[in-house]
Amino acid sequence: MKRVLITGINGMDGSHLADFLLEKNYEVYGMERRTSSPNRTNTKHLEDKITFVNGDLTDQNSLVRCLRESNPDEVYNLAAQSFVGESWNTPEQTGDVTGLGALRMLEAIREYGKDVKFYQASTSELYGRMIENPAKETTPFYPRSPYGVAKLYGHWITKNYRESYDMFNVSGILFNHESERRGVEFVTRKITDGVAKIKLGLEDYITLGNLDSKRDWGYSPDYVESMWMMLQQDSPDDYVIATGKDHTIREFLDAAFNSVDITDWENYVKQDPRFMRPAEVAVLCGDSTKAREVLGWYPRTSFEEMVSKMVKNDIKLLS
Ligand code: NAP
Ligand code: G4F
Repeated sequence: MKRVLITGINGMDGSHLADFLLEKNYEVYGMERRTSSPNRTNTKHLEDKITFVNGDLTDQNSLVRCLRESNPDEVYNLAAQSFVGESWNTPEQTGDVTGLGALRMLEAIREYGKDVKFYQASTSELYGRMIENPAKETTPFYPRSPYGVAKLYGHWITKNYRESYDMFNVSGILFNHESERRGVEFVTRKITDGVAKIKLGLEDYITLGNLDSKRDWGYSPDYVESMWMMLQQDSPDDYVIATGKDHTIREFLDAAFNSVDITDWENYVKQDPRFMRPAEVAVLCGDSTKAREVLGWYPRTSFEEMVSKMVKNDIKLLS
């Protein structure tokens, strides 16, 4: 039985990846950090199926201890300060967790001494200004936020340790992906939660920022599968994971409101400069041909299906 350590276990991807690897018969260890009150909304259903270990990406020794406790064959580094908007408020902490955190885990693996396969959660935010559209593995990076810059460090240090120490390290450059477990501050979940509240008569409107930016949105359970596929290859490499189709926030609103038969959504949406960003990423769209050809990965869930699942789930939660 293979053993795995997942950082960011209580996040959206961490919890979906744990579901997926349990199906594959892995012994799953999930790293969580101490919080004043437990945050296991996404992992409640996993409490008797996986082992939680305590660690923090800003604390080197805790990572070494997590490796000893889990003795993994594979490590998926999914933990991060992952909210782009917040990264302007806490740029130093974002750099520490999201950038240097990857380095600390790589150093911990080196010190542990066993051959461990390592997955780093890279991101389409590396492309930021999008020098080429759609972006692929060879497209130059141009990050546009402290988060994107921190992830750029994580991406390159993962590659550097692969080349320096012959480690099996891969970076998955994943474009936006969402699910019912998405944090409510991200625009998709903020919308589906808002639509559910409006439908149930609990709120009158949703307040958003820029409605014109475009994202290439996929479904998280489809995307975590690609992470595992990357680590099952004979040699380590980096892959773009995307649907290849972009949509504006307006189109997301359209799909979400339509799924509950509301067609005049403009009457339920307000804009507030508080939700605008100092530097916006206007469009993100990816070309995942390499992943499709080499890994055999492809997205299974359509945009409309995903939006509708998220709205339905939020209605269920609120009802
Ligand atoms: P998420 O839901 O925000 O999960 C991130 C997790 O990291 C949370 O469980 C958080 O724990 C944990 N964390 C934060 N700081 C930590 C620290 N110092 N030490 C240990 N754990 C810490 O993110 P996600 O959407 O699942 O994304 C997973 C990864 O993929 C992230 O690295 C993200 O940047 C990257 N990514 C995401 C997308 C996307 O569209 N979702 C696309 C590309 C890349 P708490 O619960 O304690 O805060
Ligand atoms: O949902 P978002 O906050 O996601 P963003 O910035 O694209 O980042 C997500 O995807 C990245 C991959 O590309 C990940 F690396 C990252 O960790 C995260 O998961 O914002 C999406 C768009 C932006 O253009 C933003 O300006 O929605 C726009 N937006 C408009 N109103 C809003 C809002 N975003 C948020 N969060 N809240 C709003 O009210």
